Amino acid sequence: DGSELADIHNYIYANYKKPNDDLFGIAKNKNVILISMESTQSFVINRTVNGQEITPFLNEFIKDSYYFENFYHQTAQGKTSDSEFIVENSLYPLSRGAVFFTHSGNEYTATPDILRNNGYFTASLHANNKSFWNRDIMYQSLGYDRFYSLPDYDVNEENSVGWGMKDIDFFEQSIQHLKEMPKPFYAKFITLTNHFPFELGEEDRFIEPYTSNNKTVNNYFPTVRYTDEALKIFIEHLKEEGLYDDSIIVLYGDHYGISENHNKAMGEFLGEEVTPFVSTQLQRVPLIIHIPGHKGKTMSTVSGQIDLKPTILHLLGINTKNNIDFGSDLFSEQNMEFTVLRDGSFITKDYIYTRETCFDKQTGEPTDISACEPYIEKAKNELEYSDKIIYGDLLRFYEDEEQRGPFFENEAQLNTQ
Ligand code: GP9
Ligand code: MN
Repeated sequence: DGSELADIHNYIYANYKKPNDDLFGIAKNKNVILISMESTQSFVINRTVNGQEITPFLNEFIKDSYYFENFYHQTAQGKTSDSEFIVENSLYPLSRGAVFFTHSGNEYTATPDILRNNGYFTASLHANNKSFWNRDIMYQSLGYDRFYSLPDYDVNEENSVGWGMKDIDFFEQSIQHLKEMPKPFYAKFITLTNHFPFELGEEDRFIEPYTSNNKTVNNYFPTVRYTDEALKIFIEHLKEEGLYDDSIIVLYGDHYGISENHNKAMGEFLGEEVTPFVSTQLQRVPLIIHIPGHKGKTMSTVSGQIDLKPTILHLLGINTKNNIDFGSDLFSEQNMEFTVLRDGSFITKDYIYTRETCFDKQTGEPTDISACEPYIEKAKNELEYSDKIIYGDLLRFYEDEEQRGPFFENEAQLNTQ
């Protein structure tokens, strides 16, 4: 039954963070352009390889945007699909398998669904087979009006590499789809070229590979650089089409590209040994939020993919007080800077807990476990609550308060505050 949901709901309510007054609704009725950057980790930002910038475009773009430098991916085996799941539901993925496959028939209250109810046209764009990661089925549960997939693109040998269509061609052809969409739209773009094993033809190389004895690490840099170029071209097109000033643009890395199998070469590149502490810090992926007319700034807030749903909805002026969201608005002044990874590791302002060790962020060295203790239970609880929702399909018992009236005691209370 739904009684389990009441406990979870109380927990969520107690942790609710109210929106930032200056930013709530600042992008009301604007289009939302969400870009999932394949395997893009934060360590490439503002860094060079062989003396050349790896992400020259992003390095410029973050100067006009809110850039979150301590934003972590929270994915597990479901990789890209997990990131989509987390970002749009503010729930954790499962520790095994991909929720896109195992629980695609559940009831969800995802961002596209909410925005559709607020007059938005919702679309996902990705030049791959529609059934990959079971997207075609899951997208119906998430509230997508349209999935532009392989048949919506002209894909040939020339414009393909590795996993499929090259990002530059993908964005160029996607502009046409964007132009035809009813406004306002919520459009999610999923890039592909920077996918393991990072294949790229000479003619598409804007920088040379790194030079270690690890081919994966070496080849990662030219493909990251290629996607950076694709993003630059896409933004130029958005400007030409007059879409740039009417849209908020949210870019995020979906998950790591370089796994722990490559710690040695990564250590060489970074100039420091990849300890469990460094490895956890390498789980940071870029989050860039561009709001037209805003200067933005670099934010050090500890944050994760789970925070994107309430953050985006608040910018659009949509209340999330009644949602079952495990994340919280990154612009909220009450944000508590606590991010849980799917393996139970967590990050706070001062500490990192991973592999049963508590690390001091300032030194990167292990410290007394008591410093992390207050959060260990909380991290475990969050993951368990989220799992319960998914395994029990509990959101089917949950209706919006506007339809049913206040039901939980503290809800009525909170609404009068
Ligand atoms: C496939 C793309 C890559 O459509 O999203 O998936 P990944 O292997 O990164 O999960
Ligand atoms: Mn991916």
